[in-house]
Amino acid sequence: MRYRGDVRVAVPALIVLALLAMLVAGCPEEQTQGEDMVVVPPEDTGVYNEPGTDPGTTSDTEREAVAVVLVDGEIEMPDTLPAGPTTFEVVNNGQMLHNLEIEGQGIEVMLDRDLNPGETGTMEVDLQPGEYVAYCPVGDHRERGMEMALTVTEQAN
Ligand SMILES: [Cu+2]
Repeated sequence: MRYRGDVRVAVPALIVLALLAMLVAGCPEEQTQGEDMVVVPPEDTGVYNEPGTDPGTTSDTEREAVAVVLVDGEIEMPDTLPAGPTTFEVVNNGQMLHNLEIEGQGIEVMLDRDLNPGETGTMEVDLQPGEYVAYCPVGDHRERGMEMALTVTEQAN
């Protein structure tokens, strides 16, 4: 009688333990899947950044930047430049009002306004190969030496 009684009690207890074990085992599996999904996004972010960086770098290198320093009686800038879209970054380091005009090959451009001493301005020019002249159009500054020849050469590539 004692054995039968023990078995009848033991079977339901085993079933309950088995159900508890399945429930407990089920929870860790869900948590593990959640952790796996969290690990994926950082990898995607790393890959996503690379394509975004390349276009910006390419567009920056296509446009040449040329520094131009204007002083009283002289223009300081390279006398030879490669053809292509060019940004002239001009600074007036003189004591008088100055501007920069570039003329040649059907192109004639100058800064939107004259630069006071210490001021800076930028001017974008799509340079074609050939001979140009750069000068200051203010007053008689061109005759006083603020003029120089500029040669634009074919791009290497
Ligand atoms: Cu000038």
